[in-house]
Amino acid sequence: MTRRILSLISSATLVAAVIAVPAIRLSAAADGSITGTITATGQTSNGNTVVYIEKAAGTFAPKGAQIDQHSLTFEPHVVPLLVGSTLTFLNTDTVPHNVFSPSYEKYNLGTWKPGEKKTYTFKTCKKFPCVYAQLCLLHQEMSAYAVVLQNPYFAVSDASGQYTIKDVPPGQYTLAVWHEGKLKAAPKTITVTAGKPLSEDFTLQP
Ligand SMILES: [Cu+2]
Repeated sequence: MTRRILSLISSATLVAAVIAVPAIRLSAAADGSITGTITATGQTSNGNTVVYIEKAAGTFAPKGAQIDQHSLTFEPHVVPLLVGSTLTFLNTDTVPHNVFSPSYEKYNLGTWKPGEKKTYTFKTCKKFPCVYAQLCLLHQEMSAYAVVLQNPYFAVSDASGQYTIKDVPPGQYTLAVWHEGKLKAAPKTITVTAGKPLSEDFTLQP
């Protein structure tokens, strides 16, 4: 009897072990990441550079993003987003603001009071990235950029130039950068490996 119980326990332990091992492997397999540093030659900041995978297989659910208008500034200054996604414009200032874009199909969301918000959905893009300048008719010094991309594997560098793109499926891709100025860097062919962070630096030059 005791031997039978022991045998049952050891079978159960074996089954648990067999289930547990593939589960750990699966979670590692799903996780690839790309990290690196952007050097924006001649700029005071290495920030606001979009690093993105040019094309990835699959269909992706749109994900909203947000820009605030505060202290007469669009915040953040650069917003990458997946095609089909909606950008929400807040106004947390004490004065009215407007939002318009002279890019592609062009739009003017009107002028609105503090505390209110407006949205715009970027439905299509013929050639990625589609870069939409965001301007305010009331304050000429205000500007921002919405960068519309084909897939959700993108990041924006911080002021020190660091960026991280998380949860990239393993595979071979073209990794590219966009900067609002005339700074450019050649795209790179990369291979993302399961469970292994990939390091890719870019030096942007005029
Ligand atoms: Cu304004």
